[in-house]
Amino acid sequence: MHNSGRNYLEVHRDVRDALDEGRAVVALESTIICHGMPYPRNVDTAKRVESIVRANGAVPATIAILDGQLKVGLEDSEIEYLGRNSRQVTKASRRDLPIIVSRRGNGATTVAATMTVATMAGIRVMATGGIGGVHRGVEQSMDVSADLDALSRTNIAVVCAGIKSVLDIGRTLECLETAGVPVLGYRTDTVPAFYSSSSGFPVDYRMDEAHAIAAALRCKFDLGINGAILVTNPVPDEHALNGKEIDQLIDEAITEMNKLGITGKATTPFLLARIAERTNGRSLDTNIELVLNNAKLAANIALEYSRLVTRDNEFH
Ligand code: PSU
Ligand code: MN
Repeated sequence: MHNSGRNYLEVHRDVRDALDEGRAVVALESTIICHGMPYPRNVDTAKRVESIVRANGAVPATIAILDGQLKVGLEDSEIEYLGRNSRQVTKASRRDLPIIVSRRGNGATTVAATMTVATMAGIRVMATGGIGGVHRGVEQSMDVSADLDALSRTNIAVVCAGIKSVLDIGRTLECLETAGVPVLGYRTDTVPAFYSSSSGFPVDYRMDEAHAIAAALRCKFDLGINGAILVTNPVPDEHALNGKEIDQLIDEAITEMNKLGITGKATTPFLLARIAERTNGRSLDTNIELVLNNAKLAANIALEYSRLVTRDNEFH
C-alpha cells in the first residue's frame, strides 16, 4: 500500500499471525453490528459469529474504522463499543473510507468497504448476511449499492444468504453478470432470498463442497481475473421465513419509506428495523441464524483455500 509514513491499517495480532503462516482467515463486516441489528443482540451476534469461525478452524477478522484506524480484527471491547454507540458510528461504504480515516473518525464497514480493507490485509474470504444491490424503484432513484461495484473489482469470496427482496433481485443479478461476478449456489440451484431459501432465480453454478468453491477462487486469482466470487448460502429451513409473507411486509415497508422520504444509505437500516418490528422479531432471529450459517461456510472455504495455497507453495 502507498503511504506517507502513516500506517492506516491495523491488523490484529491473531490475524497477522494466521496470514503470515498461511492459515485460514475470514473477514466480517460491521455495518450489520451498528446499522443492521439492535443492541444488545448485535454485539452478542458479532461475538457468536467470531466463535463459529474459530470453531471451524479459521481466524475471524471483524473490520471497522476506530479513531481513523482501519482495524482488521477487533477486541471484544471494541465490538461492544461499536454495538453500543452505533449512533456515533458512520455507515462506511468504500467512498467513505478516506474521509473517516483522515478525520480520525469511527465507521462501520459495509460489504463494499469490508472487501476493500480485507484485501488490503491479504484476506481472501469474507462473510456477511446479505449484500446490497439494485433497489426496487431504481428507475426513479438510481439506487444501486456500491457493493456491486466493489464486487466487480475486489479479489475476495463473499459468502451471503442471497439477495433480499427489499432489492430488485433480477436486476441485481443482471448487474452481477455485467460486473463479471460468478454467483455460486452452495447446495442450491436457485439464488436464495435472504429470509427465505429461494428467489426462484437460477444460480450460475451450483457447488456442493467448500473445496470446489476454494478451487474456483484460486483459479480466478491465478488467471488474474479481478473481482469477487459471490457464494450464496440458503438460510437453513428451520429458520427460514415464508417468502410470500415476508414479501408482503417488505412491500408495505417500502411504501412507508417512500412516504417518509427516506433515501440513500438510510434505506437498508430503515427497512431491516421495520421488518423486524412487523414480524415481532422473527426476521431478526432469521437474520442472526443466516449470518452464523454463512460464517461457518466462509470458514470452511477459507480453510480449503489455505490448504490449496499451501499445497501449491510446496510444489513450486
Ligand atoms: N443487508 C442486511 N443487513 C445489512 C446490510 C445489508 O441484511 O446490515 C448492510 C451491508 O453492510 C451492506 C449494506 O453492504 O447494508 C448495503 O448498503 P447500501 O445499500 O447503502 O450500499
Ligand atoms: Mn444505496
